[in-house]
Amino acid sequence: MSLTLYYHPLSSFCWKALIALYEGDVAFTPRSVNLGDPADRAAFQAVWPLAKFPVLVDDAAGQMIPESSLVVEYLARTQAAAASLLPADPERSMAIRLADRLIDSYIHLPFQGIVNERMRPDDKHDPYGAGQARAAVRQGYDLIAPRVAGPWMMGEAFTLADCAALPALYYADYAVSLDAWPPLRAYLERLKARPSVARVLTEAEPWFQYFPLKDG
Ligand SMILES: N[C@@H](CCC(=O)N[C@@H](CS)C(=O)NCC(=O)O)C(=O)O
Repeated sequence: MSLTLYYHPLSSFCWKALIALYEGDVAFTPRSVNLGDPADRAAFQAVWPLAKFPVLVDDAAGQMIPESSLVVEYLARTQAAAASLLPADPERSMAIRLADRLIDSYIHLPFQGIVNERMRPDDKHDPYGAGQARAAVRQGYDLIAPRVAGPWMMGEAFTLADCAALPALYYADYAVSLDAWPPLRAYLERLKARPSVARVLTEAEPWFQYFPLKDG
């Protein structure tokens, strides 16, 4: 099999890539990486020195693609069944990429900041920084909520923007509840019912005990 995905089932950014792979029913070899194991980390670093997943390797094409958005873009370009995730039309493509960037930058990354703060040693906590990150997530919700154009982020078609939205909203909801943003809550519920997403969530379930915010 030509495609290999370096990933971890609990990793939020990996979910973006997995949803795209499952949407297109793309055949690939899942290569789960244990970053806590020095040998496995070193093996992954040999592929991508930053050791951040997801990373897609296409052996047949001699390509190594890091960054979740680019993984989805590569799939949309090379796999006919995934093409609708990022159509070739330049204006449509730019609108979808913009949504993807806004979700990652203003919800997903501030949420990661909250998790990172929680994982600091007891004497290294930064309540001020954590408060700022929560405020940033709230601002991100305000930004994204009015942009949900239909059943999916861009309207009737399920795209890269939805692959990005699910992990961001699913995880950020643990840190900053979506209850005050009913359209986003409803959108998240629609996403969760999508078969590709349901599969990702089921596969992550055994690992969820390791998610630091699972108890609030
Ligand atoms: N911008 C990257 C972010 C990737 C990322 O932060 N991945 C996390 C998991 S969700 C990771 O690899 N964390 C391990 C680490 O930072 O050591 C993308 O979109 O793929």
